[in-house]
Amino acid sequence: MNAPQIPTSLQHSTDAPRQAGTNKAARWPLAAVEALFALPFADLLWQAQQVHRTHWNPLGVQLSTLLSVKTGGCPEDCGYCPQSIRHPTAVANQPMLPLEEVLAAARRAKDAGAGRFCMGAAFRAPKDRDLEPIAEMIAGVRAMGLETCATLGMLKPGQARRLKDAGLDFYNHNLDSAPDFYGEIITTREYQDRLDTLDAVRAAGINVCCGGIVGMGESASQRAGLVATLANLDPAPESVPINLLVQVEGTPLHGREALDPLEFVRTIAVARITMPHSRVRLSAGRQSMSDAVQALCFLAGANSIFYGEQLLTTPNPEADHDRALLEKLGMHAE
Ligand code: SAM
Ligand code: DTB
Ligand code: SF4
Repeated sequence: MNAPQIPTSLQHSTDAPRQAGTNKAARWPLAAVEALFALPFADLLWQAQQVHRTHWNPLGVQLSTLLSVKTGGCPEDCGYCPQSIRHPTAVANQPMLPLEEVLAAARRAKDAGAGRFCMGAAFRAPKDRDLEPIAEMIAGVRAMGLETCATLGMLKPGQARRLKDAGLDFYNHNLDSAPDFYGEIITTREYQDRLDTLDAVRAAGINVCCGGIVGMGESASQRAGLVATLANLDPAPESVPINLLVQVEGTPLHGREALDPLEFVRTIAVARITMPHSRVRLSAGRQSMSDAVQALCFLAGANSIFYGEQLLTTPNPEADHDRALLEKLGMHAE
């Protein structure tokens, strides 16, 4: 028997209402995304599975390994982030790592089975002179046969082109939250600044990796607002990391009420349905999830993870554990 579908009036359509102030169709009106979140769990997962199996091999998972190449001391005030200079956390500042150290880490990631290597730096926005050592890292990592990704903060169009020339495949820059919750989390840069960086990345011909964080105290409607905003980017991001807040002592968001894991699974499912062609990454927060919750995330359409013992400054499951989990589930790296 087929699952009940969301009402036709709420389904996405090519002639949906126009977004205020733009000439672009709102392909996923907020109400349609909220209606997906409100489906009975089994019906939501059934729809997500159908979309997932139409567009992807449901057994394949893409593996990205992260490395923080410049850590801490960031002037921004992102309420979740242990690397902000404004929050008294245990993170020690670390200037830019030497090239050889980065390439050695990339080599280990490749040998462990990663397909992509993502270099993160705690910048508000890199200066042009910061880009040169990073361009060398990108070229070196790519020469090993790994896909390259970087997350360095806000970029100007010329900087994005410089990174593209160096061989950058993906740039990660998250919207982080719905527009109407954003001001409660970050005050030192605007939502529009993030959209401008995404435009610069897209214009340079780099694949866009853009997602957000849930579990920051947002409402259910604001979770839907985050997914709707991502899905209405035109085109949708190639890669969509869905992070569960990692609560770090010293950050303003430490102590927030934990999100119900089933609500996290729902977020993955709705991202899968609304962005059928995107990789949906089960990102930060896996360390606090059971194998069973992660398995539900894969069923809901997640097809990528961060792989390796460390995210940027916080722990991630052991690679051995992840390999065993994938094997238990009959899944494989792709
Ligand atoms: N500084 C750059 C920037 O903010 O764009 C790049 C690095 S920043 C750490 C990359 C992303 O990591 C953030 O946009 C946020 O989505 C995610 N992140 C940071 N701290 C997190 C936390 N405690 N829990 C979950 N995600 C987090
Ligand atoms: C993303 O969306 N999540 C990653 C990656 N992009 C750069 C970062 C998660 C960071 C979690 C906190 C930390 O380890 O510092
Ligand atoms: Fe800085 Fe990025 Fe952390 Fe914000 S998320 S404080 S910009 S490192």
